Amino acid sequence: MLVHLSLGSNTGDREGLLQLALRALNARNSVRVVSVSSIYETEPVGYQQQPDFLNLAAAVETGLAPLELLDVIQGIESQLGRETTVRWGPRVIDIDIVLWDGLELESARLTIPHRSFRERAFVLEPLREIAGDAVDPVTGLSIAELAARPTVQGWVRPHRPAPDAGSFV
Ligand code: A4P
Ligand code: MG
Repeated sequence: MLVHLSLGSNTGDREGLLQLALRALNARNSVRVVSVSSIYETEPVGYQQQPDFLNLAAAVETGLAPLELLDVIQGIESQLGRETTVRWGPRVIDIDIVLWDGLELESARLTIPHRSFRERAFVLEPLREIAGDAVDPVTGLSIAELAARPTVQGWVRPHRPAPDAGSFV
């Protein structure tokens, strides 16, 4: 199944942490990173008294079930030393599942598509780069269409081009 993820970091070696997270994902037998967007510097959305983020989007191919991939993601987050202090606050690494093919899922631990991605430029802009035609099953709109809506929040600016294929392997 093709799954789209959003990764963000706003403390420490932000770029190194994004790279480590991609590598840790790809190191799983059941997960293969198939494409990665550029890295963007982005304005904090939600709690604003915190450093700017670096965000990117990744597409992964996986045979895992959604909750199994969430377990993998949360394992990587704690492995990389995430400390949750304030909700929406500074984080070492945050990995969200944005789209899971055309799936809609609502459970205590997991909502797919991600609850708030439609309003967030830091998710939509990187994702548009690698999956502009992917469709949100809830609204029927493509990522490119969602990204063009005036209700999208927060500035984003390019920080670094997409990594070479293989650099996260
Ligand atoms: N969860 C439910 N659905 C999902 C999903 N689709 N993907 C649950 C991942 N997790 C999902 O998330 C809390 C719980 O959400 C998880 O335990 C999981 O079971 P979390 O990542 O542990 O906590 P959080 O991130 O502090 O809270 P929340 O509400 O998920 O925040 P967001 O939406 O992740 O936002 N601004 C910029 N510029 N860039 C950012 O990356 N990130 C956030 C975090 C806020 N502002 C930001 C950024
Ligand atoms: Mg999160």
